[in-house]
Amino acid sequence: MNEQRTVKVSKYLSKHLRHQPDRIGLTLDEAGWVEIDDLLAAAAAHGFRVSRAELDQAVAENDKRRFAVDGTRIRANQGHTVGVDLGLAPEQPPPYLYHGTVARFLDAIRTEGLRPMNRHDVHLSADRETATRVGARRSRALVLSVDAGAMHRDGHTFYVSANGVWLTATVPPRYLRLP
Ligand code: HQG
Repeated sequence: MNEQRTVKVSKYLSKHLRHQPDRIGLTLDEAGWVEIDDLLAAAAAHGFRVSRAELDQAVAENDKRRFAVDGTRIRANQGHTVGVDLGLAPEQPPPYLYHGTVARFLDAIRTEGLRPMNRHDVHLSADRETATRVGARRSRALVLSVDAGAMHRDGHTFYVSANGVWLTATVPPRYLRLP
């Protein structure tokens, strides 16, 4: 399978495992899992034929380990907009985490802090390089530092997804260091 096809399969999986399972008649369980056979059948019935081998390769080669396979089931590791409970345990964050954004959101972030917008949680990165890549999806990246240690001491809960993305409900402005 060439890289272009792998990316296409990955985007299809993200769309239906995070955002619009009902578009192809799928139902995720409460933790976001779906039977792989059901997913492949639903995809084929809606005009996207993908083999089990292609799915396995797209999962294994995914640059961000976006998906987890558990026996006969698959789910997205994070990034959902549909309601799922990933069942992650709270974790103690490192002292600082990073968030990549862009200049046009700064004024709102300054007054409101970071909000999850369409997703379940605010996504934070353990290193600046990853945060830079997240911001650069939109335009020139701006990286904000988050005083995660102080947030944790003040009672905010943090989770880390299976692919290393730090998640928290909101980041009030006082914990942000803005450019
Ligand atoms: C911004 C990708 C205005 C926030 C990436 C961001 C990541 C505000 C945007 C993952 C705001 C939301 C998530 C406020 C936050 N006012 N704008 N108060 N608070 N924002 O895409 O973090 O490829 O939902 O800065 O790699 O950009 O999908 O979040 O710019 O890990 O696996 O609102 O998505 O991963 O955008 O990206 P998103 P994100 P995947």
